[in-house]
Amino acid sequence: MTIGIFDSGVGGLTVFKSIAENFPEMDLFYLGDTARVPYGNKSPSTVKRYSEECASFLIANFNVDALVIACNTASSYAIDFLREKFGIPVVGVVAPGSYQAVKTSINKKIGIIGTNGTVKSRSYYNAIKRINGDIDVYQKACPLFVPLVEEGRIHHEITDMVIKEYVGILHSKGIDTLILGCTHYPLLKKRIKSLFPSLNIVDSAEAILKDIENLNIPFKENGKREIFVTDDACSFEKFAQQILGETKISEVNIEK
Ligand code: DGN
Repeated sequence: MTIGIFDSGVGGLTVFKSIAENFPEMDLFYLGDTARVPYGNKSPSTVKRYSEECASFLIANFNVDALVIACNTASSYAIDFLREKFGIPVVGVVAPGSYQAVKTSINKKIGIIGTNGTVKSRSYYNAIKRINGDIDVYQKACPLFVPLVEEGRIHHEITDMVIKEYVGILHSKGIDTLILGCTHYPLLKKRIKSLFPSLNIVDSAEAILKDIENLNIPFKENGKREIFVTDDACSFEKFAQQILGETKISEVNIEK
């Protein structure tokens, strides 16, 4: 039994890592759409089309039993569409992250950071309000975080300044809980925590694990792991190493 995981690029390897560590026996196939990254500023219809092509690749080549959308932007726009289209279980990051935040917030003021696309979609906002309409929800798009992480500027004063600017806006609203609503932000978690130590930080890459367990897919021993990208595997190997250590990535063409 196998799980296909996809993301707009290699940031979703934070989700892959969390699943691989917690379900060592699962067969995992990962696809990062590096030819068309970022999804964060694309329109909903484009994100749906790209997501469909990623899902088709994983289903056609590995006959996956379930899909995990590691990308927050694609989870925001394409999850219902993919469930309907392919008829297999599809797990995204938005619902698990939202539940975790509602469960752990004490003062019922929650902040969300994500790409422009995720924030515009209001996916986390709506998911939280559906769970508990009394919660105050504040969002902030943080488009500078993805390039800073991809440029390896995690421990850098520029990144600290940007964190203070973005997260400071939400912090001043009195939030006690912050959802990291983008694949790249778990890499900034320690920096955010050190600048805003009182915040309860919800990492969607971890919150998703319960939903995967609930799929009740029988495991094999020694699960296979394969990672594919749609462009320039060599340059992405370096970034992937920040997340997974030594990593082999193969290149594929998925466009119809
Ligand atoms: N994977 C995207 C997300 O989680 O929203 C971030 C990278 C991007 O496409 N901008």
